[in-house]
Amino acid sequence: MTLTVPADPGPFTFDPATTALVIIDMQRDFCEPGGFGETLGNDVSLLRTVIPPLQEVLTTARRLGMTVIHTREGHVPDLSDCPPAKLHRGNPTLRIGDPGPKGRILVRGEYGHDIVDELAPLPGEPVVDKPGKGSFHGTDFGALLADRGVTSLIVTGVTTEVCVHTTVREANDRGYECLVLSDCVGSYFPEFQAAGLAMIAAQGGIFGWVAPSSALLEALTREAVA
Ligand code: TIU
Repeated sequence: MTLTVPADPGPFTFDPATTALVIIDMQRDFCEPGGFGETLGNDVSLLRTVIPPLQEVLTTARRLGMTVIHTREGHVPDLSDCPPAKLHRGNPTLRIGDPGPKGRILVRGEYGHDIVDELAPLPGEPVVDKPGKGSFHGTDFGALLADRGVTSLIVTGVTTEVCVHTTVREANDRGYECLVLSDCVGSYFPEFQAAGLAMIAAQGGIFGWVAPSSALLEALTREAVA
């Protein structure tokens, strides 16, 4: 069955049976004080606006039995999967692997590395641990999608211009059709949020489609009622 969502630059059509809701890096490390995002000098409160609309999308996707996949950016405790170029980049208050108030910064298994309570994965929902910004690099994300016959992605999470963009670009090059939900992706920089979304839909949808979550929910709700 094909559903249609009014989107930029034009209607996004998809079959919920072959579509995954992808929730990128909604981790305490990015969304709460004392984590990686704050060590980089960011106001993490800006990302929390994403949580309520994303909760609604997640609830609806689960109710309809859609594939839901979560990702987390982070590194193994000995940091062997963290390139020196990433580890030594910039001038953060704490570096990746340093002890912080929510555990070691961006290290797997630490409290800060995990997903915020409001969007906690359910048992059975895959959680992809990724060392980079993109979800395909160094992970089994592509295999998970292929195993489930997924061809379209509804992309949400943080941050718009970093991990969301990198994932959408990776996915687009691999042939996936991506709908990015404008109110379910967040940035520390309002100007990057606007430009990041515009870049996806520009040039006839060079990387994908953009729509507010209300447009997706309307299409899915019509589906649930039908
Ligand atoms: N710094 C920033 O905007 N983002 C990241 O480092 N990672 C993700 O976007 N997940």
